[in-house]
Amino acid sequence: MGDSKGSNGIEHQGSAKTDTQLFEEQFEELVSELTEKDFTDPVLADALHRLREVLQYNAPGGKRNRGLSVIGSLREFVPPSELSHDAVMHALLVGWCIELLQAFFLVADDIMDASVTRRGQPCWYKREGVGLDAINDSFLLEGSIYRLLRRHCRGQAYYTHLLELFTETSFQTELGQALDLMTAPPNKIDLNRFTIERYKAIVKYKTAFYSFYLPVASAMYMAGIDSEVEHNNAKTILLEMGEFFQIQDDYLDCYGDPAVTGKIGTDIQDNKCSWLVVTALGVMTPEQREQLQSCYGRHDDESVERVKALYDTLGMAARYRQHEEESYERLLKLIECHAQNLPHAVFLNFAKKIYKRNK
Ligand code: DMA
Ligand code: MG
Ligand code: MG
Ligand code: MG
Repeated sequence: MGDSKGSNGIEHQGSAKTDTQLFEEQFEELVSELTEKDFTDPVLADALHRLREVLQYNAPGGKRNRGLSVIGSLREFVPPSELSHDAVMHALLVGWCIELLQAFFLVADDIMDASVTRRGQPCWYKREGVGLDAINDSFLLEGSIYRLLRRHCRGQAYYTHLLELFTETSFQTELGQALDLMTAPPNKIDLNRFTIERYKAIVKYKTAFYSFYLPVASAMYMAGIDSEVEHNNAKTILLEMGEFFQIQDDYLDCYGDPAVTGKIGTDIQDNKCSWLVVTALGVMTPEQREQLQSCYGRHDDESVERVKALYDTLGMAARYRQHEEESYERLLKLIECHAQNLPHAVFLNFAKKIYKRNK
């Protein structure tokens, strides 16, 4: 979104860079800033070298939907003639801050979920010589966000709003991760834990706030929209989208192609409260429930294959596709009801990117 417009919102003759190009170019600058300009004490050279490696390995390489949707949304909130080049560059920077927040969560998430690959490469903690030092690296990624915001946005009217938004969203995500982990204790299989209510709470907190509300709310504050009513309207729509996005993530964990998603699924082995297991439990017989009890949350390939075979018997892939259709329809209705004063394109652009995704 916004790619067809010039970098400063004015139509140029062919030579203007797209937001995506500007976004990509900005990354190396931000890395240099964080690793060369902030601290000049020579005793820190090794640590700053480490920070550079951590940033370069973990921040780029994703789909960048979250990061790019800050500028994409800002372009919908502010008419091109009123959007300065400076404002665009700030929106790209805030976009990178969201990508850094995501990188921070993912480095830690992969340790906690015992994952193997991410974005088509080994998870950072799996790299030779990294291991649990990745915990501190995740803190470095988080800390980088606030250094960048301070350096670039301190003088802006929306600075405090952004700081509160980022810290609040981080806390919500951490609470969501806590629920996710507590609902999936290793070696304690209890299918009664997997209710739809618990599922909705987990995904709202662990995914929807940071992936959907955060980028749009950032753009709203940057556009000077700080009314609680409008933020709540946007939140209603975006949290619904976020819930569906995590349902897709759960579906892809089992049915996605790792060559496309860049990650190998671990939800069955990890005893996760996934949409697949919650939905399957609602339609299975007591005999099938007993079978599931004996093979869910186990690491041997045979148990995992038995869970997948049960999902196939229950037609989970088709149930997912049906859910996708229904969810899209529901979302369009929510946009009609709740986006009266907000440009519908903000939400429709986002929806277009995520529905029918395969990565
Ligand atoms: C991800 O949930 C949530 C956060 C906050 C990173 P997940 O473990 O299902 O994500 P993934 O499938 O990408 O590991
Ligand atoms: Mg994970
Ligand atoms: Mg996880
Ligand atoms: Mg997942």
